[in-house]
Amino acid sequence: MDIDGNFGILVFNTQQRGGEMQKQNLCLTSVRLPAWLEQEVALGQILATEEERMTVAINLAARQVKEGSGGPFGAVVCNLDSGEVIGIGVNQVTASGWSAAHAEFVAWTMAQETRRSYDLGAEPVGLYTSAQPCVSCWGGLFWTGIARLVYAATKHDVEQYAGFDEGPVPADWQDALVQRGVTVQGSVLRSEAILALKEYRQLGGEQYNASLLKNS
Ligand code: AZG
Ligand code: ZN
Repeated sequence: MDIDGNFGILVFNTQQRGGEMQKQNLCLTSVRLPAWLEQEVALGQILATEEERMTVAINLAARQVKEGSGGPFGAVVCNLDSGEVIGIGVNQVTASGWSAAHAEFVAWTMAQETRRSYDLGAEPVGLYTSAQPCVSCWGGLFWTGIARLVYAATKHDVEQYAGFDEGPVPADWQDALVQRGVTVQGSVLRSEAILALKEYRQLGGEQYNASLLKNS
């Protein structure tokens, strides 16, 4: 089949290289994070303590609410020894049109790009997130090589205070991670994270649950 003839997108998707027009392969649209993000945290920054890392994750969530730039969730991925920030995430589901663009997913995908590897297990890496991972982020976490998870608000908090559906996370979700060598600590600075969740709802923030969930 002559794809050039049939798919206009491939014909337009060209770029100039060495004086010749070259066809590019199809690619996914990347997520463009909000401009204010760099006022909160930078890649390469050192966050020495777990409290500092969680404070940044929660500040990202609170800033999201203030700026109206997405769901009330923030996350950072750090090297556990040095405290170097290697990934930063805020929820970008509505802005990007990508249902997986949760803060955690964005943060570890950035870390994987930073380290040019799907496997972050080559170094000790931790995920600090303003809220317990939803069912998709919990599931995705197993394939990242992340060795430690620290979260603030619980699934119950997210559902009760911000009105999201976090999915069918099993009761033994933490054990499943621990069995695979991931350490887990929850409810770190929980009340601070809850403030952002409550404010999101007060301001009428969108609950972008999938339409299937809305109908059930
Ligand atoms: C979410 N839960 C978490 N933890 N993070 C996000 O980005 C979310 N979006 N919807 N539920
Ligand atoms: Zn998620």
